[in-house]
Amino acid sequence: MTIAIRLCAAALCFNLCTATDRPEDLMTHVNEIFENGTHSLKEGRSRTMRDTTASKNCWPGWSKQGSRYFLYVNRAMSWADAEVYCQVSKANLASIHTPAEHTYIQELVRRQTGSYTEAWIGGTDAVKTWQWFWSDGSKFFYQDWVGGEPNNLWGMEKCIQINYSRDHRWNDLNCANRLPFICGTRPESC
Ligand SMILES: [Ca+2]
Ligand SMILES: [Ca+2]
Repeated sequence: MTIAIRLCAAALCFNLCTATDRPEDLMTHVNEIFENGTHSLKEGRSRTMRDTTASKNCWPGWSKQGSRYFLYVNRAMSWADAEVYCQVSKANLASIHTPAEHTYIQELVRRQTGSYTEAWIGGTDAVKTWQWFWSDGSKFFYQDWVGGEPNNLWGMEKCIQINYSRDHRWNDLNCANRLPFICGTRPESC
C-alpha cells in the first residue's frame, strides 16, 4: 500500500508538474473524476445489496477472473488520472501476473470495444527507470513486451499500455497520453 501511495503521489506530481499553465483546469478535472467515481461507487454499493444474493458477485458490473475483479473504463485519461479514478472505486489500475490474466483482460477489452483497444494498466517505472512496479503494490514478475519495448523513448516513457501494435502486447508510453484503462482489485472479502 505504501508503494502504491508513493507511486500515485509520484504519478500525480508528474501530471501536476506537466500542467504548467492552467492548474485550476486540472483540479476541476480531478474533482470531476472524484464526483463521477463516487457516483459509480454509490451505484455499485446499492446494486451490491440486490445482486449479492442473486449472483454472488460482490463487485457488480465488474468481471471476475479467479479471485480478482476487473473493469474496463472507456474514458481516455492520463495514467495518473486513471489511477485516481480506479482508487475512488476502491481499486487500482490493473496489475497482470499470469498469461491467463493477460488474455482475460484483452478479451474483456475486445468484448467491450470490438477490438484490442490500447489501454493503460498499472505498471510504471516512474520511480526508477527500468525498475517496474505495479500501482497496487503487488510484485512485478510477469511481462509481455512487444519486441524492442520497453524503449523509454526520449527518456519520457514511464507507464505501461497493453494491446500495442499488431502483436497486441505491451509498450512503455508517456504517462500524459490519454487512453482508456482497466481497473483491477482483489477484494479481501466478499
Ligand atoms: Ca521508462
Ligand atoms: Ca515505448
